[in-house]
Amino acid sequence: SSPHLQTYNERAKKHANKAAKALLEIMEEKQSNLSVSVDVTKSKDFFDIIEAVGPHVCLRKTHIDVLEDFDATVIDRLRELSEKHKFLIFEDRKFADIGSTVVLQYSKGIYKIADWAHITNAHAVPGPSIITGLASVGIPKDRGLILLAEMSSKGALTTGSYTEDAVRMARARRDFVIGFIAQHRMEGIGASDTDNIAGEDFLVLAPGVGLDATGDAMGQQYRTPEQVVFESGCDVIIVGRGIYGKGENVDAREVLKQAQRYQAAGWEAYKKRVQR
Ligand code: 6AU
Repeated sequence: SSPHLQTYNERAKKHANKAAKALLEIMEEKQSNLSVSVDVTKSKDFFDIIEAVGPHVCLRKTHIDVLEDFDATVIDRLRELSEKHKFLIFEDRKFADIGSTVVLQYSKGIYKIADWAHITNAHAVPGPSIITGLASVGIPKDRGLILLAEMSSKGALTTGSYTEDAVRMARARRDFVIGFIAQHRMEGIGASDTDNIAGEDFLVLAPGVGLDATGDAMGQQYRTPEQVVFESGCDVIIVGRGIYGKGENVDAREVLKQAQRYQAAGWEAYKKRVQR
């Protein structure tokens, strides 16, 4: 049956990529398909949020370059919390350059993303060479890559043949590309009769999830966990401002309350999906 009708545990057993396998196992164990997106600029707020949501998320997503007081201790602490609370780390870097450049951006510079992020993401726009470049760094470290197949913002160009081509690129590198940022399931999309798509299982991580708002003032569009997980078959809900609001002077109790609310909504939608 289609992967989205199988349990996360059943799918974990079939995934060869270690990051994908670990994520699916954590989701089942913690009963959480919630990824919190911690897009804040001060490390105090950053860690206050992570401490509060840690037990309730399977994955924690960063834009590490928006932290104003970043230093190497941030990574050490992030790693400790990832082990303590059992969540994976996703750096939302959205690589978009030629192979040789993304090798440097992924492994060098201040952030050395490949050293600590189990999962990162990339745009398909440069073509397959971006995967070749990132895989040369990521595969030896058991990392996983997510391609952006569909964006959540109004007027996004990631539609139609672009999305199909992104899926074809992923299909050619299933050892490293574990899934997509998208709003729907992607198995079989753009496949020809000769493509072997049996057993294809791409994780679908859906951003643009909110229970209280339908969008923001800058083109973000929100759908509910029920729409994203139950109706569209996505696997992970990515929630940022829905959990921590403005992200300044964070109120840990309120953050915890919202994280539990999104965790429950996401898990309920998943249970409903695999039971039918
Ligand atoms: O819940 P929000 O709107 O506060 O945050 C959504 C997060 C942001 C975006 O950079 C990211 O999700 N995102 C992505 C990702 C994850 O790649 C793609 C996309 O199409 N839309 C989107 O919002 O950190």
